[in-house]
Amino acid sequence: MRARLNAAALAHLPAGVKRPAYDRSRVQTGIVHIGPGAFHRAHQAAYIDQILASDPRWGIAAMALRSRDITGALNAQDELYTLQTLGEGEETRVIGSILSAQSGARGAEPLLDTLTLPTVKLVTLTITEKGYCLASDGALDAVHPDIAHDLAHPKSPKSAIGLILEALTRRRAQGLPPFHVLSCDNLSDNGVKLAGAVTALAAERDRGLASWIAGEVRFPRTMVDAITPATDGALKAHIAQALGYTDAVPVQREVFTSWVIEKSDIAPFPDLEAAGALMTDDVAGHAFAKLRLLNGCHSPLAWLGLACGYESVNDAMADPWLARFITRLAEDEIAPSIAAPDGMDLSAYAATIRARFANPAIRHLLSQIAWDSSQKLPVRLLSTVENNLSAGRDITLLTASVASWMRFVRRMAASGQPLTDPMAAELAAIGLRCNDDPDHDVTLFLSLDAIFRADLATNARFRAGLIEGYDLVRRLETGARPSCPA
Ligand code: CS2
Repeated sequence: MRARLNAAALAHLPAGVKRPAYDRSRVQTGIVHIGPGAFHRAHQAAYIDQILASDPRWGIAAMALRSRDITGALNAQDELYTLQTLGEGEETRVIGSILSAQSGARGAEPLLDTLTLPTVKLVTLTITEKGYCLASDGALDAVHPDIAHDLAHPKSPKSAIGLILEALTRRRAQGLPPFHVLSCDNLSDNGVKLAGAVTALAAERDRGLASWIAGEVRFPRTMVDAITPATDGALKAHIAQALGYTDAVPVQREVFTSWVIEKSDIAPFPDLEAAGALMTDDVAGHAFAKLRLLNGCHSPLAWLGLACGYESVNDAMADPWLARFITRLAEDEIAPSIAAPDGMDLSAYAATIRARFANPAIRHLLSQIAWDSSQKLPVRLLSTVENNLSAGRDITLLTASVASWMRFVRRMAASGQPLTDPMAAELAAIGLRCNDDPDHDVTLFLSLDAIFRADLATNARFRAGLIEGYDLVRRLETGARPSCPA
């Protein structure tokens, strides 16, 4: 039985395994990260790991709002873990930038103690779309159960929004400067939406607090990008073999990675450009293009690939029908809705995304991408549908994509498989009421006003496209390959 990875193991790792190039005992906590899942550990924490040798102010205190799984596993490894990059130029690297890992499972006080440390200057988040507790219009959902709780119990918050607000409230009361906040999630205008949510909750408590936050706290927008398959047994076995130690929470991602951050007056701020990040005034353009061209194709590929019986992204991309659908969706219906940032060649960018999807070194499960689809659908596809409807552009493949999600829900319900989705119960109920008649089933799904705003749900072109698409996907499920509607 191999020993567990920990600080003492660093000196004994095989020469080919990279390790922290700095003395961790000299690093101070400068960043609190909320949501230490695989994407954070594969992306932001890896960028920070590259700058700590030159600037030890930016160590990370990781915190999970409720789960103990990841934080407990990190605690047992002195918060060390392994990042395996996959593909040309791959490497095995032990990451040391996370200095502590706390769970809020027993309450928020320990988290708030960390968030009010004077050395903490930044809070970053990867809490997935659902973690922002937003309504379909992008504003804070005041009736969300966690928000309702935090309004009633502001000193013991359950949501990330409430935790950030209570921490800022305490820092203000203690005369400490605020921290600044970076959303690192796939939301368009993520920083703007996060700022709106925090200040909206603050205004319910104290308008002076809301004004202070609006004036003193920065919420730069960011774009994050790195395809990060979930950790599986094969990775754990590979890492154990490579290190000679077991790592309970290794992560894997493609070699490609990108972090685009909106320039601001935040000082001090980590020199992330030294680690390859891009600081720009036009992060919104980059984020918008990525959300629509990468994520806006990823989700349809997942739902259509699963309909065709595939398990992984690269297998689905090897299917000529699916590859053509995704190519035409990007080129003909999504790219025309995007103003290219910084002179970006959108067609070339879309082609690199498809090459990344096809990467044979990455086994990215379609079922993982299908998680939380009810939260992804509006930001990844419905906003593009609305833009194209307003502009009189084609929505054939966009509506077929949305219909493929409906068929995914129907199949999961009919086969009794649980959905990983905040709306799982509602969706399962609708899936069971479906009878596979396109008109009947589309009507059921369009009744979900948490997903489809009224003006879209009643749009005749949108509805007609959904009905056609629903029938198309049903034929794909039988193994047929009807002519691609593009
Ligand atoms: C994926 C994203 O799981 C998903 O929803 O579409 O995690 C995607 O891999 C990343 O945004 C790529 O940067």
